[in-house]
Amino acid sequence: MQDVDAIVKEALAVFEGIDDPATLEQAKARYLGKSGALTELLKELGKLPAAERPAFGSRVNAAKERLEAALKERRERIRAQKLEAQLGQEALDVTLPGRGLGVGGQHPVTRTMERIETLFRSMGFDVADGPEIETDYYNFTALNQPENHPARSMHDTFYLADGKHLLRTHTSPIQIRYLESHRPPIKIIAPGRVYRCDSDATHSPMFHQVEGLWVDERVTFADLKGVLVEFLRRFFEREDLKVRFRPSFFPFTEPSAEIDMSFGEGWLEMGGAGMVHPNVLKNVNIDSEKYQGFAFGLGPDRLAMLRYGVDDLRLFFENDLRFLKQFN
Ligand code: 2U9
Repeated sequence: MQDVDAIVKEALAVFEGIDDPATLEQAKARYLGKSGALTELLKELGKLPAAERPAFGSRVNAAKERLEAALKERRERIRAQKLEAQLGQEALDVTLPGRGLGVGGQHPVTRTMERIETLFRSMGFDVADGPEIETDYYNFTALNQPENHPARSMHDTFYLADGKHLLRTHTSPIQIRYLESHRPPIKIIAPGRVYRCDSDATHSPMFHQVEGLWVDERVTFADLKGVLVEFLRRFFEREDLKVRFRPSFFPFTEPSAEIDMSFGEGWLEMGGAGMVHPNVLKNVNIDSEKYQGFAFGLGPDRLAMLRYGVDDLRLFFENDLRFLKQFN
């Protein structure tokens, strides 16, 4: 029969060598379990002379307690070691340099739109906004473009599947809505995205417009020329910039003109303009005998191309960061 002390000595050495919880519990069973070494010893108790039994019994019980205490300590130690190892692996090196924030930047067309807004605000214009999905009333009818007008064709306009709505083809509906809810004097610009079925180096199915509108009792074509010449000179920071007004036609203005500006030896077309057609004023219940005004339309994408020297409009809308990063 193994001696109590020998069993305790062996068990303590075994426990000490174990460093995972499951193996430790298996070892516990070998000494303290139902048929563990100490338990087997107790079963021998009956074979001892009666006088020796109490002393032997208490020795075995003391050994049990000693092993329980050793197990508890070992369990704690394994847990602490595991935690330490984990913390070691997850440690942050606070001396590493930071990764820094990815700093975004404004799109060149957005910068251009904001520059345009700032310049017109400084000349007393408010900035108006409106929906990109429109009805044909606001996009066409109210603007003196009747049902069979060629600009309405499927070829030019994106119609929604409901047959009732379309993607606005110009920002003019913003101004119709504004005219419905305000009375003169009205002095606004209407910047925004517009949509047409058209795609090549100088046309994108989505592009931008800034239209302007000034309606009051005595607004004249001379005011139109003054505002646009001032705007273009300030936009391009060229006091000597020349602006030319060529006769043209739009359904919503009469008379109408194309606006060209000097560029090197020649001229570049920058937009269109004219005096608001009396029918348009009638459609929004403004007395066209008492009030008149001018309207104009400019292409901010075109303005951005010229300002930044970009020769293909599509580059603005492909969202290639190598291209876009150059502007910030
Ligand atoms: C209302 C009345 C009249 C807006 C106008 C133009 C002339 C024009 C485009 C040319 C190509 C802009 O650069 S472009 O995309 N626009 O030529 N737009 S007059 O006339 C209006 C607008 C609203 C109520």
